[in-house]
Amino acid sequence: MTDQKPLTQRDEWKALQKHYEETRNVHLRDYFAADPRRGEKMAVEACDLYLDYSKNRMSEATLKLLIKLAEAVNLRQQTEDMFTGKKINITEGRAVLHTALRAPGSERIEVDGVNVVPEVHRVLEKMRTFSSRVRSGEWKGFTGKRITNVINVGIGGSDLGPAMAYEALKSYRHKHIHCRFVSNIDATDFVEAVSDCNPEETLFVICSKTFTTLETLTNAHSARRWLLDAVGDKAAVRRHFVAVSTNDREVEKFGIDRDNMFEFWDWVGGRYSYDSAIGLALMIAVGADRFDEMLAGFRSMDEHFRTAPFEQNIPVLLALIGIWYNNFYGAQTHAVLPYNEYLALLPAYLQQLDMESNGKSVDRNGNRIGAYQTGPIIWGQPGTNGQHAFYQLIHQGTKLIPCDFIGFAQSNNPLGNHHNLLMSNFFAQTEALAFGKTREEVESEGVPDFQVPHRVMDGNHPSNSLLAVKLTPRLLGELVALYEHKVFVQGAVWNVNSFDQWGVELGKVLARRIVPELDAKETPQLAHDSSTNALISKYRRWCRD
Ligand code: G6Q
Repeated sequence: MTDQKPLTQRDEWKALQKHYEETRNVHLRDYFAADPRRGEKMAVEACDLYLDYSKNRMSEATLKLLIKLAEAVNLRQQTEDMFTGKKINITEGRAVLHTALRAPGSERIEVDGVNVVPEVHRVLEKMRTFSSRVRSGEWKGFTGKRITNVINVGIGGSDLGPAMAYEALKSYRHKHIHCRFVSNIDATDFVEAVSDCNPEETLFVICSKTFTTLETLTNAHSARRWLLDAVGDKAAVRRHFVAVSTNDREVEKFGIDRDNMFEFWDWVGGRYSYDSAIGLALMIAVGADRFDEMLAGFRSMDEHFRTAPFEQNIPVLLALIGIWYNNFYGAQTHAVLPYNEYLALLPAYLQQLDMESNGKSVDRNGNRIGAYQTGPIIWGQPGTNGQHAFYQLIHQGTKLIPCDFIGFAQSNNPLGNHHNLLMSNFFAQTEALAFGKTREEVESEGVPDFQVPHRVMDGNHPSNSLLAVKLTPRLLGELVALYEHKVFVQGAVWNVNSFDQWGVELGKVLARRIVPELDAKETPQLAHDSSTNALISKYRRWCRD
């Protein structure tokens, strides 16, 4: 329970509402014309990131009002509560301590009177030892062959994080070890992933916090069968399977050695977990040193978030700007547009992080939220591909879509003039979105009259620009921690529990109910609604054809 006053009844909220009415029609052109130094002033550099938030429909006065709102909900205290292990995941009675996963060994963070930091470091050490044995070839498959394929089997939080991070840091990977990620219960995912793998050279990392998730367990059993079909000896399982879980009993039941299990804890949410042992496949791929660099990046953003004044605090700024559009402008979605191919999976990763955390309509007191919006729809894909697909709607559609542009000064793969061309697109897009093209400008280009209205760009489309020197493990850690904390701040203001996911849990139960109806030899008595009954009957007929 929290004693937060209803958000929309707060003076700080009302002040923002009034300010919105007064400023909603100010164009970004006017903001920039009024202050020639706006682009430098509305920018922050911290950790290794430069955030330019000047191309947003707001002034310094707007920011002041937003910060007042953050202060009114006691953001600083809420942050401390998270960092110090208070049980802020109230519906599950759990602490929320992903920040402890990267805490230095000297720190003391207690859950129920027990310091969790030594445990974190013990598991990290175990991961380091194991991953270096796999990388060096000392850890061999059952028939004595080196491991060349590592297949992460997991779903949701046990898949999206490691998959995104592996993709992001691919240029640092061990050149003879390939990682793949199997998540979907659709057999195609597993079959395609192993299609060119030799079972004798393949290691499965089964990632499941609960070790009861239908998709993961089904894929894990298929993987075991696939291995045993090839090598024919159950003793092979312990050389080809390791597990990452909180559930040692189920892991043992599956046949994985306790020694080959890497623990994590119920105070780490799935979607906040890839810097725990859930990142084991990543550590095998990039090595323990790179993984440590990544953790240092997380840590540096944690420190920044915890200590920097709100007006210079990157996660707080991004969160408050998001609230400005979500709650006052009525923007429904938020696009994430990385100008880096290695970050191809970042939008999907952030989609889960944000939408599963803040996709809530009941507040922390158990009251239905009717008066304001909570989490936005997160989407996106890397530039420049998106430019040739959906940017049209951002430029000229009827919807307001705030965007985060993410780019780097140096390429991980310098080649000719590619990088300057890539980044010129980044800069040009943020400029065009903000300032558009006026009727006069279009007319002066001598275009036919009938085309003029179609070629006018209103502009005034907001964006944040995040710029860094290069995509490194450290930078990735900073970036992910930045978004973790952004989501936290928004949840804190909206007074929702960002750390449960009852909708996801429901999905896990519902599917299990229908399985016997699909498996049954005799036509089952169906008692769903008429649509579901008809779909199941049609499926049963067609799958037997
Ligand atoms: C994440 C969610 C969810 C979870 C998956 C997998 O925060 O809880 O995405 O990670 O459902 O769960 P297991 O790790 O327990 O298999």
